[in-house]
Amino acid sequence: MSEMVTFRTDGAIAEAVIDNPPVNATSAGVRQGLADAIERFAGDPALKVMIVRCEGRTFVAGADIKEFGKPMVGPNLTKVIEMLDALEKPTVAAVHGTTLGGGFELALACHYRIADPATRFGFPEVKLGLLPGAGGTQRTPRLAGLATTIDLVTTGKQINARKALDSGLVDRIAEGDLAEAARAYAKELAESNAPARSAGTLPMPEDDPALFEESRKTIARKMRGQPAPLLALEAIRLGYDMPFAQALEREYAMCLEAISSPESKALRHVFAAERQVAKVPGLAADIEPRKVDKAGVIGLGAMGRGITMAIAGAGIPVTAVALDEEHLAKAMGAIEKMWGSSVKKGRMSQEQMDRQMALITRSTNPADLADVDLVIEAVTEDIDIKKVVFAELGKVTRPGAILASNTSFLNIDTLADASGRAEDVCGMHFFNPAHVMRLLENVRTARTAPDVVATIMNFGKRIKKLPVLSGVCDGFIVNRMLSKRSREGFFLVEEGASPEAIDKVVLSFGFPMGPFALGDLAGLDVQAAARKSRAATASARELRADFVEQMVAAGNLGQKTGSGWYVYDENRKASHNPETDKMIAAHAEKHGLKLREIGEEEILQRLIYAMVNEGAKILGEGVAPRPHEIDVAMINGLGFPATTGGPMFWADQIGLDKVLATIEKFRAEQGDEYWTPAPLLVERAKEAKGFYA
Ligand code: 3H9
Repeated sequence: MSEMVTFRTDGAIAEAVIDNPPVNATSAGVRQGLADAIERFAGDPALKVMIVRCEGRTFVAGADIKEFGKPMVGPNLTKVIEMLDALEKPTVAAVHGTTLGGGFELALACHYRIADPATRFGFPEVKLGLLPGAGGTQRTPRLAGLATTIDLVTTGKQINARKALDSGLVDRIAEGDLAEAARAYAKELAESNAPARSAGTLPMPEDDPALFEESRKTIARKMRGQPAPLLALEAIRLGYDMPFAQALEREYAMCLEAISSPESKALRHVFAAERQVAKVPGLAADIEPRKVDKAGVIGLGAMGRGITMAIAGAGIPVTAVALDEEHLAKAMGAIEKMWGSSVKKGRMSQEQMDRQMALITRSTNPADLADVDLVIEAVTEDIDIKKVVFAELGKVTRPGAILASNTSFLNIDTLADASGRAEDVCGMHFFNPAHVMRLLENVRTARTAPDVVATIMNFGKRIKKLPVLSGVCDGFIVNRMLSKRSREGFFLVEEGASPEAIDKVVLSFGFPMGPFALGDLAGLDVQAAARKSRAATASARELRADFVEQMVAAGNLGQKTGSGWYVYDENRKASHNPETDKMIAAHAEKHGLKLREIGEEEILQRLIYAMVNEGAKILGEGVAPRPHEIDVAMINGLGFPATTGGPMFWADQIGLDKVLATIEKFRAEQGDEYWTPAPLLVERAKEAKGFYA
């Protein structure tokens, strides 16, 4: 018997207990151990019912992702599941934690299911560019009907134990200890001579072509550029076209095909990278984070409010300090309105909202931050104002309290100097809206204490963010790379590409939005202010491409005024803006620019390679410790399509020699100033390596 599965018996009841930390994935040892257990159970006439359950924090959370793409060792999961399903004596899955993917499929192949009340069920395969490959698309509809199956299989959404019970996916919810309850259930089944009960013998629910059609449309709209959800939907249909056993074979073949797709490879890379960034290189594993029992936020504009909501939303008390009573009332009113709307939509209970509101201590006096363990500063993005705030924070907070700035591009070292407590100072850069966006760029200066780094990484996770560590530089990872795309976008417009053509290319690549539509959404005034703050270091060509300033001067600030690069109707639906054409033509005439046709490939390469090259600089300078940080930050902060794996992974797939050759071509056409290749890119391309290798 494999060490990962223990086989025990007690009278007529057998138990196969899986123990494969951390998440009981069906690694080779688990599959072999289960196969052995099934044979022993089948071969012993004294045994009447077998329980399959797991030690540790969860039932099987899926197939072992780390084994994908490697040669199969021992029986594959579908084979083990087939053996379970075919048993002539009943089996009971006793599930808890996150019963996901292959784990959910394993449970569905057992004949009866009992769940701990806190269990979550789901098929996250689509998030890895896959579809369930061990019967999920065939057993689920037979047990739970089409609508639930389509929702589970195509979105990766999870359901709770109650919903699983109501939909027929589990038979019972355990009261008290799960293992005890499972044993009692198994005894009941044994005593009543309950039959083996394969979901495969049930009929498919009545076909509903309209529902399939509707789902195809929803997938095309909401999961643009992702092949897996559509494949998963088509796999459900197999149940109507062929017998159960054949449908299982076909489903598995589709899953294997998906595993070898570039999208799945990229999404699996993202899964691993998102976990890798939590482990900061060079930080001793035993370093103790400082305790954070109470936090503070100073500055309650849109960002400060979002940060306050994220902290209180995670159950952590937070003192929220505004400039004066008027700002405080406005901020608290806005927070109440946002949470109130979640309550109205049924996404949050009134009790939860009340609890969260009660965690916020309101103040207009920075001295009230004397008892907090961590302060996040989110005042106006002005270095002089922030310096004053940091000097005050250095005095009013207790020694050892962490002082973090939410600045997007100001120098945190300057703030560290102002505080007089440089080792306690760091950046915590949230993305707008801060209570929603997952990415958190944590910034360490050369003087930030290691335990401060450990604390902000840990705190980020506690407030349900995805913290990524960056060093100090202008714009950190995301905004620094984005600024290169924006610059190239303006240059492309000056050269003759229309904002709509550029947006279309970016959208087809897989971004949720093109750069010009994004500018209109964020507000052209905001973009103009950012350009102004960087004017001192901008080139003459960058300053000349002053489209944003022209629109702002004409009172067109984007969506909020109904006009920007696009015009907007009352429902904020965008359409072509003839004024934009006029502005571009007049601009060309004024500066004697010749407009030319620019192909989609050039548009894409200019925009994305500009970011890749900057990413290589960020990596080469050590601002990002690894390429993982860059990919994770760009996917979660800017919407860089996850199916590409992020800019650095994507460039590796193309081949850095090819990327470099194109950058050299742009350099010859556009000049050294914008296209000098990053030294790291040149070095890796020469060595025929990638950023990751
Ligand atoms: C599948 O099942 C295909 C089948 O349909 C068909 C087959 C034929 N494998 O996330 P965490 C590791 S596809 C290997 O930080 P949490 C993870 O890398 C699979 N390792 O914890 C990390 O290790 P490390 C469908 C896995 O508590 C550690 O566990 N299943 C796997 O925040 C802790 O992870 C999924 O897609 C795995 N399947 O969340 C489930 N899962 O520390 C994916 C996790 O060395 N997993 N690890 O970096 C999850 O969603 C979350 O990990 C989970 C726990 C909710 C389970």
